[in-house]
Amino acid sequence: MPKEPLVSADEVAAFRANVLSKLTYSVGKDPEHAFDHDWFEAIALATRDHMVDHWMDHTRQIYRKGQKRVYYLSLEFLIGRLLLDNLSNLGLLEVARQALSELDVDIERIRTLEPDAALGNGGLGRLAACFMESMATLGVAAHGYGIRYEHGLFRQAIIDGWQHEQTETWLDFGNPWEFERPEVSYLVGFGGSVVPVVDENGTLRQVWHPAEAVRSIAYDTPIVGWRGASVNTLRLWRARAESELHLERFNAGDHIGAVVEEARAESISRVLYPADSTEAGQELRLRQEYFFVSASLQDLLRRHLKQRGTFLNLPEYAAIQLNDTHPAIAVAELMRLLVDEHLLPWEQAWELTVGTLSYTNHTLLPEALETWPVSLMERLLPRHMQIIYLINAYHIDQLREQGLHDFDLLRAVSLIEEEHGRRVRMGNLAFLGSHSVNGVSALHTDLMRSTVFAELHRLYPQRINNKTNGITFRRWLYQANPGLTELLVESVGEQLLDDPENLLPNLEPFADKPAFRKRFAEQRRRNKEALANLVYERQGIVLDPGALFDVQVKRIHEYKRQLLNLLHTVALYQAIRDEPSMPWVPRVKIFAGKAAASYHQAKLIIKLANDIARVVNGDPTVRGMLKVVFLPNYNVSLAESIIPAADLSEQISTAGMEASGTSNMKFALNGALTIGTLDGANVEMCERIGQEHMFIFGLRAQEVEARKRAGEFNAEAIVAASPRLHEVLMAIRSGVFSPDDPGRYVGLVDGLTWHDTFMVCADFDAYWEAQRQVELCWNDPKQWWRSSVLNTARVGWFSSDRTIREYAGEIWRALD
Ligand code: 26Q
Repeated sequence: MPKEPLVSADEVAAFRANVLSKLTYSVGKDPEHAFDHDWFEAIALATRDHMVDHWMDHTRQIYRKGQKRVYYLSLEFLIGRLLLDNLSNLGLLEVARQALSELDVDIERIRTLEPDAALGNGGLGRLAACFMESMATLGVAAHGYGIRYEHGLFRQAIIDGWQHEQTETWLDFGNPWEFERPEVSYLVGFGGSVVPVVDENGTLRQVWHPAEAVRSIAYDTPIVGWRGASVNTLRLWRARAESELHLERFNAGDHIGAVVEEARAESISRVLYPADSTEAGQELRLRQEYFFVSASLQDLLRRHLKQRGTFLNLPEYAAIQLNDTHPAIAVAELMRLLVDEHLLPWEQAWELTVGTLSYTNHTLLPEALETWPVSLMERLLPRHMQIIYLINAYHIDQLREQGLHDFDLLRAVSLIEEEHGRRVRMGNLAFLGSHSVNGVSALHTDLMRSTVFAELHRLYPQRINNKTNGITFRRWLYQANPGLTELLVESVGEQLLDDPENLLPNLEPFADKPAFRKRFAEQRRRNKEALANLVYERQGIVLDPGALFDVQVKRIHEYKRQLLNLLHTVALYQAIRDEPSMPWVPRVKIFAGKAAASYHQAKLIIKLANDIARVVNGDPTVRGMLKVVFLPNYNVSLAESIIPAADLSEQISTAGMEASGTSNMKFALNGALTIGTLDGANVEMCERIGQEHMFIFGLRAQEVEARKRAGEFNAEAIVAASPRLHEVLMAIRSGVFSPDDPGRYVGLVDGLTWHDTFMVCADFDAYWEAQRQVELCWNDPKQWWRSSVLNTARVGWFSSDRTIREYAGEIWRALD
C-alpha cells in the first residue's frame, strides 16, 4: 500500500496506547521483555478491536435492512497472513507504522512472524479467500463456512531434491484473529439406523438414530472489506467429542472405548486433505464434508427461522454457494433438516432446496469428479442415502413422465453410478439440487456443457452459467506490490485504489511514455532484487536481477505441465552449452509448488526440477546465462514475494484441463507477460490484453480432444521428428541429471514417449518457438515494457469484485 500521507497524531497515539495495553494485559508482557512474537500478537489484537466496532455495526445493519444473506460453503479457505490485509483495508497501515516506529518496532519484520493460514490446497481455496474479501468490500452480507483445521496444508521440505511433508502448525502460538464461540454449537450424527414410524397425524416418517454424535464448535474470524466498508464473518467449525456421551461410557467403565471415541470425533477437524484432486474415497474425508455441512446448515436455518419465522421464504433471504462438490451432501442434508426435523412436505422442501443452493464446478478431470461408494454412504449416512435414492427416483419418474426413456440418458443423469461398484455421483447430486451451476471460465463452462454435464445440460439448459474467476487486487497488487501501486496511483490518481477496474485502463497511454516505462521497469527491478535476496538467504543461490525471471509457481500436476517447462530448461541448457559465446538472454527459471503426498509422478517431477537445478547451477559453462531455482514450501506469502518479481508467467496446461487458473491473473496484474496455452481464463485474458502482448502456443482444446478421441498418444514419431526434443529426452533418460541413480527417469521419459497423456511432446516444438519469441521481445525493451504496462492496464476485469458482482446479481440476487 502506498503511504497514506495524512494520519492524525491522535490516531497514532491511540493505536500506540492500545498496542501497549494489549501487550500488557492480553499478552502479559512488559515492553522491555517482549519478544517479536508478543508484539505481533499485541498489534493483531489492537487491529482486531477496530474490526470489531465495524463488525457489530455491520451486523446490526444487516438485521435492520433485512438483507439477504449469502453462505459460502467451502472445505478450503487459503487465506495466508491477515495483518497487512486488515490494517490496509481499515486504512490503518500508516497509523500502525508510525505508532510502532515510536515504540521502536519494525512492522515489516513483525508481519512476517504471522503464520500463513493455509486451510486450502491451491486455486479453489485461494478463490474462496479472495471472494470473502470482495464480498466484504461490496457489502454482500456473506458468511463463509468451513473447517478450522488444526493442521493446514503440510509444510514442504526439500531434502536431497525430494519433497517431504511436515506437519503444519499454524495454531501453535494461538490465533489472534478468531473468536471462539463455545455457545454456537451443534450435534452432527453419524452411522446408526433409520426407523420408520407413523406420527400422531398418521404420516409415515423416517427417524434417524445416529450411532455417534460429534459436537461442532464455531470459531469466528471477522473479514473486513476495503476502507472498512463492511465486516463479514468466516465461521470455521472444530469437532469435539460430545462430552455427555463420552462421560456415559466413561462412567460405565469403558475408559479406553471412551478415549478412542473422543479421538475419532476430534480427528474430523484435525487436518486438511492435501490432495487437489479426489483420490480413493476415504471415510474421514466424507466425515469432514458432512460434519461442516450439517453444522453450517443447522446454524443458518436457526438464524433464518429466528429472523423470519418460517422456512417458506428461505430462497428469498438465503443463498448457499457450494464450492465444488465437497459440500454437495448439503442437498441431502437440507432436505433431511426440512423434511425430518422441520416436518415440511417433500415437494416443498425440494423447491426450497433447489431455490437456495447453487454449485460451482472447478474441474473436469475425470479422476477429480467426486463419487462415494454406496456402501460407505449407507453405513455413515443411512438417512442421506435414502434421501439420495428418493431424489433420484422422483427425478427419473419425472423424466419418464416427460416421455424420456432413453436408457443412456437416464444412466448418465442418475445419481448412482452402477459401472464401477455402485457409487454416488456428487456432481450430479449438486447439479440437481441447485438452481445454478457455474463454471469458472468461459472455456471451462462450454466444456461443462459439452462433456461431464452434457445430458443434464440438455434437460436443464438454463442451469449452467459462467462466472469467470477473479482475484482481489487489494492483496495481489496493493499489498504484494506497494511500489508499483504507488506508481500507478501517481499516474492515474488516488481513485485507482477504490475502482481499479475502471481506472486501470487509464494507464494505457502511459505504455507509450518512455519515462513511465522506465519507472515501471525500475519497480520490477527492485522486486527482483528483493526476491534474489530471498533466494540467496534460503537457497544460497545467487541470481542476477537483470536476468529474465521466468516463473512457474502452482500445485505440481501433470496437466499443469511443469515437465514441459523442465524440458525447455534442459533444451536451453544444451543449446547454451553447444554455443556458449552466443548472445543468450540471461534467464532464471523459478519453480515452486507442492505435490499431493500420494502423487508419485508429481513428486518425481519435483525431484527432476531439483536435479536439473543442481547440474545447471553447477556448470560454469552456462554461468551468467541460466539458473534454475526450486523454492520450497510455496504458499500465499511466498506467492506475494514471487509474483511481483516475475517477468514471464508460465500458464502452460494442456488445453482443456485447467478450469480457469488464477495465478495467471495475478502475474498479469503485476505486469508479467504470459507464455501460455489457450486454456482456462488465459483465453479471456488474451481477448482483453491482446494476443500480441502474450505468447500463446500449442494445441487448442478441440485439437487435444480430437487427438484423444483418435487415441493419438504415442509420441515416438513426434520425438523422431524433433532433434531437439530427442536430445533432451535422451539426456534425462540416460542419467545426465541423476548420475547417482541413472535409471531414475527412464520410466518418466518412456512414459512421455509412448503415452503422452498430457501432450507434452506434442506441444514441445511450439513451446520452444514461443520461448524464442519471448527472447526477441525481451531484447527489445521498448516493446517488452510497453506490453508489460498494457498487461497491467488491461486486466482490471479479472478483479474478484467483478466476479462477485456477477454472482450476487445473477445467482444470489443479493444486491441491494
Ligand atoms: C476432493 C476429495 C478428496 C480429497 C481432495 C479433494 C479435492 C481438494 C481440492 C479436490 C479438488 C481440490 C481443488 C481443486 C482446485 O483448486 N481447482 C482449481 O480451482 C481454481 C479456482 O476455480 C481454478 O482456477 C483452477 O483451474 C482449478 O484447478
